[in-house]
Amino acid sequence: ERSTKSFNFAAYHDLETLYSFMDTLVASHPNLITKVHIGNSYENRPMYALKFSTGGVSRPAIWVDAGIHSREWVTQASAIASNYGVDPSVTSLLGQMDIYLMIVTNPDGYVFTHTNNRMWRKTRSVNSGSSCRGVDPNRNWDAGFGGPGASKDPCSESYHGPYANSEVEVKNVVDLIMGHGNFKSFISIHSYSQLLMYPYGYTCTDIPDKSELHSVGTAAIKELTSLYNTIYQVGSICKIIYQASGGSIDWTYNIGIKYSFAFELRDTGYYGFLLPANQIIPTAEETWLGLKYIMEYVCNH
Ligand code: ING
Ligand code: ZN
Repeated sequence: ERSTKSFNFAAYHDLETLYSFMDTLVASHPNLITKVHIGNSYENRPMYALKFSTGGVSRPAIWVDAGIHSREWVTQASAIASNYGVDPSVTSLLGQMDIYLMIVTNPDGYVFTHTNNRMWRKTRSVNSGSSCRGVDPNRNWDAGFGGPGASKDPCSESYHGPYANSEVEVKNVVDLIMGHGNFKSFISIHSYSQLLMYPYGYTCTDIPDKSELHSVGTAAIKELTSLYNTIYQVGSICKIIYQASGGSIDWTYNIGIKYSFAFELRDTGYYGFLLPANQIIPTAEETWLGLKYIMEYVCNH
């Protein structure tokens, strides 16, 4: 049934189901949402971003991605649930800006978590000279590439890959961002740990915009926490979680996208990646409040 009302947001779904719901969304909001095919994955699956736009030509834009690490299922689920009812409160924002939402940034990994290994994190690319597959797609961006907090071992969960942008999933996003040229904010959604982070991950040196991003992050988390009292911490990746090189938001910050953030959604480790499905909707609702705060701030600055 091609209705946005009949989709079960309170469940985890396979890739095919998420992709078909994206088509339902586009069909039911033809003047607002388009599906942008940014390229294909290593295993040749299409990668789609939903573009929310009320018109204009290359308006300033905000990027949000989920599921770059395939096992972080609450991120894809929250991203799809953020479309529930298509929140009227973003209407004014969409008068000035476009939003790009990529729900499944690592489709090959996502399929693999359903068919073979629920805990798969990386891409599924073949590593020459190794029987281990996959690259950590959040160690593969061109920012401190190959530095501390990434592994040169193809069997590691944090393998950085042979060179920056070696993973086609990363390259496709890089090309979209560069080709567009007018992104003001880039937000990447991970789980778990309940954190809102800003650059850098590759170094613990402060960014020039630290005080602004820290205060935006703190205010965003205040909104998030107000709903269900879920406690978050705010800080730089390096200081608040661990040193990690080659991450997406370090690259976007370095190319001039000031409002670069990464979320780590619920929980703090009790269920970890296996967050029960009955927490999807509350997680999506609270996350949306934090996201919306950042989006409105970006729109006004
Ligand atoms: N955490 C992130 C990771 O890639 C992160 C933390 C975010 C690092 C942004 C660098 C940049 O390790 C999870 N859970 O994947
Ligand atoms: Zn992650």
